[in-house]
Amino acid sequence: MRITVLAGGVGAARFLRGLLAAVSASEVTAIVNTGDDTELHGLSISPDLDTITYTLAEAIDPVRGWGLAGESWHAMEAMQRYVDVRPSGSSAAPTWFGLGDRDLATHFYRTARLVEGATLTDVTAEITRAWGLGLCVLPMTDDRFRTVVTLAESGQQVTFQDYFVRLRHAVAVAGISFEHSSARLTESARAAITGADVIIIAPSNPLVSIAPIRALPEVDRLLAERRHRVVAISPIVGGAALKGPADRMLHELGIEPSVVGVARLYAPIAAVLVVDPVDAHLASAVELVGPRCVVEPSIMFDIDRARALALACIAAV
Ligand code: FO1
Repeated sequence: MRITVLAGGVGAARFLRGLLAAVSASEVTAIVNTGDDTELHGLSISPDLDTITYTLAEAIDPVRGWGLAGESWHAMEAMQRYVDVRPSGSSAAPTWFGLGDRDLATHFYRTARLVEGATLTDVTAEITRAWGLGLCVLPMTDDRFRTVVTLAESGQQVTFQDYFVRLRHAVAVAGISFEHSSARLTESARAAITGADVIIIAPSNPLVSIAPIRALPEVDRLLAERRHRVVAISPIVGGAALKGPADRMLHELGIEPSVVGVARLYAPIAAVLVVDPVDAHLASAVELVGPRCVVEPSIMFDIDRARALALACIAAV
């Protein structure tokens, strides 16, 4: 069986861990959001790709949900020395974004390979191989693509990491847009969509993790053509996000922060929406909007729960 998962960061990584406990890694391809990617210190940073890699390699920091477990921070601490001498307007020494000492090795490697002319797809395959992973992890695009957040109070447009990390996503959002004038879905990601027996939309933020993938030319059409094979998992449970600001973002952008709101977003591309038993009473409202509703515990407390959720997704189509 060929299973393709559209993925963001933490929620997708936990789901993929369960999926890999249920099926062989050679059957699984993840197409990963790169709208969160950024450059700091001249380094190419791909948070969702790394969160998935480190989680599946059992190396992630389990408390933070990003970066490596048992990390040290000497480089970041040493950088503090330069903050005081940095001219105003300079973006050097951005200490607000934590890159641990061992995590820096991944960033040095990715950056050096991209500078050599490798594609992000190539480099990601090399990094996942180095971490001993058997599944195929694909960035959604090899081209530059950036999620941009418009802040409600100032109307200012900031990068996703500025919003998420520097401003701690504690500010209201007025809009989300994507800078991607000529970005295209990679050929391998396209083949993973057109050739999959099951396509699963991970419980990731629909607006800033899944929407960037859908914003690439052709993706929504390819998914709509295969809608009968697409299962989405709601990242909203009981009206709240499993992790991160998805519930607030939906509300701020005028979308109902519930499984029904999620169903509306995914109705054109998904035949099934998986919701947690907490939301079972909304099953008929979900089905009125479009997707068939499957009720299955979707808070992934442990690997067994994640595995059961993965099996339910496969059974649903
Ligand atoms: N998230 C934070 O909240 N603070 C950080 O300093 C931070 C650093 C970081 C470094 C590498 C990486 O791969 C991820 C990192 N994240 C950090 C997480 C990440 O930026 C967000 O969780 C995702 O972009 C949202 O999916």
